[in-house]
Amino acid sequence: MTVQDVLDELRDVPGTGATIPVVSPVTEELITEFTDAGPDAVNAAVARAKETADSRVWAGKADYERARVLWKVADLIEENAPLLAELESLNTGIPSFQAETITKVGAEWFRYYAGWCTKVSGIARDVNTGGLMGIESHMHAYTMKEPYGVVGLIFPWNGPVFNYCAKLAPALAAGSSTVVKPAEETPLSALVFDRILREAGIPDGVVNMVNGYGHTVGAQITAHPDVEKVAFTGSTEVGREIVKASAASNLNKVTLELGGKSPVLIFDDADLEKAIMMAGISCFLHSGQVCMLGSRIFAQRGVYEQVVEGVANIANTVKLGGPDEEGAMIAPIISQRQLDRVMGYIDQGRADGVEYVTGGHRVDRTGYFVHPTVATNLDSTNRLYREEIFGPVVTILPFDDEDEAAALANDSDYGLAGTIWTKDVGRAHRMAKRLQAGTVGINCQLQFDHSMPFGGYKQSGWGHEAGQEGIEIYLKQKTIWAQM
Ligand code: TXE
Repeated sequence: MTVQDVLDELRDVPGTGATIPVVSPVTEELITEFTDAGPDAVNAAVARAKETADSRVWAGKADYERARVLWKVADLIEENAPLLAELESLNTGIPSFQAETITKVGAEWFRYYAGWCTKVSGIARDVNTGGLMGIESHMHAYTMKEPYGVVGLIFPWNGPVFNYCAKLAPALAAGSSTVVKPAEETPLSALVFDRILREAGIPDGVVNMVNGYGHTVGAQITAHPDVEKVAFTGSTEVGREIVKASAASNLNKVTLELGGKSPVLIFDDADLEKAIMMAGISCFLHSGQVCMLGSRIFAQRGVYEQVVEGVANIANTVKLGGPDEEGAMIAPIISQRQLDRVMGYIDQGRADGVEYVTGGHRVDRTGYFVHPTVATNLDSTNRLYREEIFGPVVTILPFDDEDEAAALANDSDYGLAGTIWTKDVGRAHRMAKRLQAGTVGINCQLQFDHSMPFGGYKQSGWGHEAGQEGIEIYLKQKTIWAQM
């Protein structure tokens, strides 16, 4: 299979909705276009998934057999890594080496969750109880876990290969059947996965892909009465829509991985060189289109000037560019729509008196590139400070002590991640405890692994992905009582 095969195949997938363009964020040219699947295709996909869930063609397989299939998926992802990485780079503009890394990380998610297939279990207890009837009896009680039947998986565009693996691997390990909707901006790699899954031995109908817009295909999946569970990554705004759809339909269980506005605290006693390097690079990574990156830096008064200068220096030297451009580290913004959104924030900030130490403008070249931007001189009511921009824009504010650092860091509707840079061990752990965030890094940033739970406090999400929790979200729990 070549890139051209994928483009042709996508163009030929039938649908009844609008024609959706796929545009390169590097060249701004049309890569291909496809058709929104439309309501009948969504109903058919859910029906196919339900049939396989009811017949237990996947869930009923021996757990070690499911594990073997998932392991095979991982092997095939690695075998197809060059193609997947090429598609990822073509579709999102990320540098090839990053695309390859992400693809390998994706394969490891399948291996990790292959291991969980044989480890899902419940608890057992002997219980002497009167129960609600008040008749004292000796009972044996145990729990068992069963997969949700049809699960809807809805992905964002900021890492199509990774998002695909991170959701599909645990859902399949649990034994669920799925309806999968890639983001309309990034539908390419999903077609390769379709083939990989078939070749690895996932039975037909267990993974059903439907392409289209969020307000059409996505909304229909979340409101479908036969969808028992929805796992979503995307904006907080759409997260709310998904909860509303669940409430209005069948109360399907919802897991949400939403936005962030994560704080990075740099104390006077930090390893400054390292802190500035990590904080600076990570806030501009992928043009700021990573949910957990640190978009609000707070520097203790004594190092504030150095931090501003250091991060601005990184903003001015880090190389932006497409996958084919030598030394490029930072991909463009995904689309014209997102670019307009990011520039809207920047222009609004300028009108509000925000000072841009560097950046604050689009790069004068083809592609949706915004110059990495360092904003100072703003207060916590400013939209630039409060809202997730999902662009290469970082705010830097000073603080005096731990109390002020915690207050500033926690003054946010989001709570996805946070970072503390200090050499004082006691302070590091004190601050880690005080940060209202689902993930905290001590002298490290953007740490993430399939084996450790990842989830957001506050409006950054519901539930956890990765680790044991990552499979539990696809499992129902039943308690069984046996009269002895
Ligand atoms: O996301 P959407 P958008 C944030 C980030 C970004 C903003 C907008 O702040 O600037 O969201 O990006 C599908 N029912 N994040 O508009 O709309 C949609 O088709 C069901 C953070 O692209 O949330 C796509 O597949 N599904 C984030 C997916 O939801 C719907 C990653 C995400 O799209 C739907 C991406 C609906 N009503 C954006 N409407 C992160 N947490 O990493 C849309 N979709």
